[in-house]
Amino acid sequence: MGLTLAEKILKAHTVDGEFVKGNEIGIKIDQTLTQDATGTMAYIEFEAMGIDQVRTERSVAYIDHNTLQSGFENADDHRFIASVAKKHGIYYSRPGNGICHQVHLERFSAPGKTLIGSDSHTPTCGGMGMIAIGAGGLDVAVAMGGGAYYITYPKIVNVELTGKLQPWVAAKDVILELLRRISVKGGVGKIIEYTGEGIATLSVPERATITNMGAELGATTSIFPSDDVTLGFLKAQGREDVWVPLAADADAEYDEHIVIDLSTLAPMAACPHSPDNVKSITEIGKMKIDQVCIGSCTNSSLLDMLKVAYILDGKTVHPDVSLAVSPGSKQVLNMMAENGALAKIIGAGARVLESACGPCIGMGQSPNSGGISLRTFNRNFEGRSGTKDGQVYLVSPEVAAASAIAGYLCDPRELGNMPEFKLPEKFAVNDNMITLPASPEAAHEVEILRGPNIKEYPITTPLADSLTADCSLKVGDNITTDHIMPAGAKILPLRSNIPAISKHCFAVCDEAFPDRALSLGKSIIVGGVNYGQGSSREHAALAPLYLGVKAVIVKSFARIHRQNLINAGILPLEFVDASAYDTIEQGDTLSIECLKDSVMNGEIITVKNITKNTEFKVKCELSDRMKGVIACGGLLEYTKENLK
Ligand code: MIC
Ligand code: SF4
Repeated sequence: MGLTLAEKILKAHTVDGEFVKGNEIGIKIDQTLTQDATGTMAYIEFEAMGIDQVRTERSVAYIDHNTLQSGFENADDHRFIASVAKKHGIYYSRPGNGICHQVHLERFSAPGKTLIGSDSHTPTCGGMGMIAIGAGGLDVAVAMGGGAYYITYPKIVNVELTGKLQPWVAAKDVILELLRRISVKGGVGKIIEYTGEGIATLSVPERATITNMGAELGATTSIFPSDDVTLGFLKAQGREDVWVPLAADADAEYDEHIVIDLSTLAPMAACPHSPDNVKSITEIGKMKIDQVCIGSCTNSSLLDMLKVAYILDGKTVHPDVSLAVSPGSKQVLNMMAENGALAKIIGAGARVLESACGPCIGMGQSPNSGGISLRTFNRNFEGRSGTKDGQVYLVSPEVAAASAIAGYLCDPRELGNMPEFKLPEKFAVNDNMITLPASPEAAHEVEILRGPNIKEYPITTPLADSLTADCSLKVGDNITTDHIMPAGAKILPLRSNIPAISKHCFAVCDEAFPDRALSLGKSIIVGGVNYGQGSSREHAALAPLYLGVKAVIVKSFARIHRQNLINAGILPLEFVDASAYDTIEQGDTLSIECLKDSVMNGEIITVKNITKNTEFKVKCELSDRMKGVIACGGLLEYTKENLK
């Protein structure tokens, strides 16, 4: 039996475990990326491991999230990361150079390689035929040290693309269609592999839009083959030397098969407050809008910007609408400046922002109260925009630009004929904003520059023999990491300071939680399905760790967050019978005897609800390696032990 493309790359990189479906396998990581909001912690963890130089083929530290600099904290973090990068062999992409995923795609991605990044949208580089996976900062730190990255050999889903997109229908609509069909839980434990004749009609940035939002399906990653289109993109970036042709074997067998006929798709939007709440623009109707934001790692390529410029050319943004545009990288912005696209966008009255994440992570541009905001981004979780009752719709750049002019949600097909938008034969390549590391010989002279906001990794404790603790919080289904550890302009600057950021833990759900948890000393959180979906931020595990959370009991977990809990030494427990969820109330005292033995032996665990005088069963399915991690009190301790 032949192999799928994902299997070929994974197999070639497997360094630990048997390459069998369902098994945990350790894969060698060729490249890593970090961004600044998760990067400081990742580098603090890397430093704690005591390794001098990174052991990957390429590690890059990007500054793109925390660029608002409303106080000293962001700039201190940038300086810290720059100094760590210089000392330890890491390339440093300076603030202003662009969003990590866009820049990585342009300048570092390579077909057939493995990449992990401390950001959930790392799968963007799947558009380049890479196995690119989002992970917690600690996993990235371990990979930088040459350690394997562990995943459960996932199911491989084949999404076959047939036909060709109609004018004004975009790559964004392809992934919105998939979200509509299989939901934000549909990709958990799976890799999405694209095949079919429709692929050849999609450019690399369009493929990257699709793989980027595979994160919203909960998928481990998404991947496109490496073909002539890939070669063309690499040639235009002056990097054709890294190209290799890659595709699945003709007789590859997939676990699931989905067909999307590109010709039948129409412009769509994900309605508030979930990326899978997808409707067609026609279905939603001509809704009046307040704001439009174009950019983010999903839709900020040159191709996207050329379309936007064409639509805005000679027009004026509707008087009731604020339009913000953030091009994805310095390369994109530079080329727009040179080819006149930027002048068209400015001329129409757009508010041009720097090449960074910006509004996508609530760093400015929060909509007005109850405001309707169309965004080309990937997440529309409640409150993420910075306005609690803001109504965010996720759309393509084509829908966004047409609507900004019209003042209402507009179907871009009303614009009539669409010209052919082509990527240039040569991109303006200038890596002057990427600082190279010091040579290994000069590295010892580099001083690490720490600001007062940069605090240590929280203290962890080994797994206890038994646990009796109160349920400090009970939450519902689809809790996102934006609920657990919100971001935005006020909170993001505290990412290097766990004690300070912990004061905002679960602020969206229950502002009293941090004080309550701290006063309890130790506690347990109870939740519903798909707990921890969204971001890779390990802060959603480190803040609960700091607040004394020992276990999280839920109906099901999202992949990266479950891994982050294990890495932090917090037990991820799942109800055997989901109906037990209804029997627990916040404040109940829960007790588990022989906890350590049951976890180590992989047994079903009985939890006594002392308050209600009832009991229920939970499971904790861990590989032997994960058991070792949990027993030590987390991956940092485990790695230090194993490095001895
Ligand atoms: C996001 O889109 O939520 C972020 C901000 O990029 C996060 C990372 C973070 O929280 O720093 C992600 O997606 O992993
Ligand atoms: Fe940045 Fe938004 Fe992409 Fe996250 S999703 S990396 S915040 S642009």
